Amino acid sequence: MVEDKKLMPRRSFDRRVFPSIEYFAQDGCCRIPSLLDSSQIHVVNSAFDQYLASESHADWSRYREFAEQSNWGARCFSGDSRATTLYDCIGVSAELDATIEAILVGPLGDFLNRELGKKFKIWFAQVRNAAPGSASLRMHCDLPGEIGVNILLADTGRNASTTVAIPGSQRWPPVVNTLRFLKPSLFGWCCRYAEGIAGDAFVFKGSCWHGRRRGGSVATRSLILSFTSESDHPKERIVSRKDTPRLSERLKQAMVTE
Ligand SMILES: O=C(O)CCC(=O)C(=O)O
Ligand SMILES: [Fe+2]
Repeated sequence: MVEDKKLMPRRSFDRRVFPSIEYFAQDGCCRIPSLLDSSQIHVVNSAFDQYLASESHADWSRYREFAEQSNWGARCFSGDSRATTLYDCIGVSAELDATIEAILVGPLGDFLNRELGKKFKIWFAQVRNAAPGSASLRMHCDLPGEIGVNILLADTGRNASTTVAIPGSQRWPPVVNTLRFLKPSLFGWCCRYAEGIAGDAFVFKGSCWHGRRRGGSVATRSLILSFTSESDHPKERIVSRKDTPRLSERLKQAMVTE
């Protein structure tokens, strides 16, 4: 079959990304199906399982201290019925790093180049496991220029604990501090859900109101990455070349901020 070139997206964009990113500007969120394949999903799950089995976990009460510190370094938080989350997962295993690098040079990378510029930065990289019944995360906004990506590591339905976002809410006033009554369950009727099969991704603007549903009857797992442009990267979290000696040049370029 001869395809009409005029109808084809720009060459650098993977066809899987279209037409979802067309809606991103309008809705502030979109899906990208099949971003990871099954072997890549296995790599991320194994790296997380190995970390959980071999390293200690911190209580969520220590999270603020971690978020305010300037050094990049793996740390897992659990307890308090919240999702078990491994922050700063880049550097935990060479295979996991290679998978994240593949994401940066694949269709999502093309998308981020377009949205944030070629020197886009990784702001957070986390793997999270939400156990059945785990607590919800209230609706909130992230940094104004941030783009969050939830990559499903297990098949996820809309009744499970998953990210939700209100399309168009990036044009509303930001939710500066998370308000107690802004439960995701109240907004279910107007939300988009990060749902799909393992490997699918859900992309959302930091300015789009979003949260995470309470856990259902099955656990959910995601790799959650967030990105900013070089100029929007908050300077309080400095990553230097010496903090990332084992990383590839491509990952260093996305991480190093000085
Ligand atoms: O865990 C999620 O689904 C969303 C996480 C999130 O929005 C955040 O950490 O700011
Ligand atoms: Fe968020």
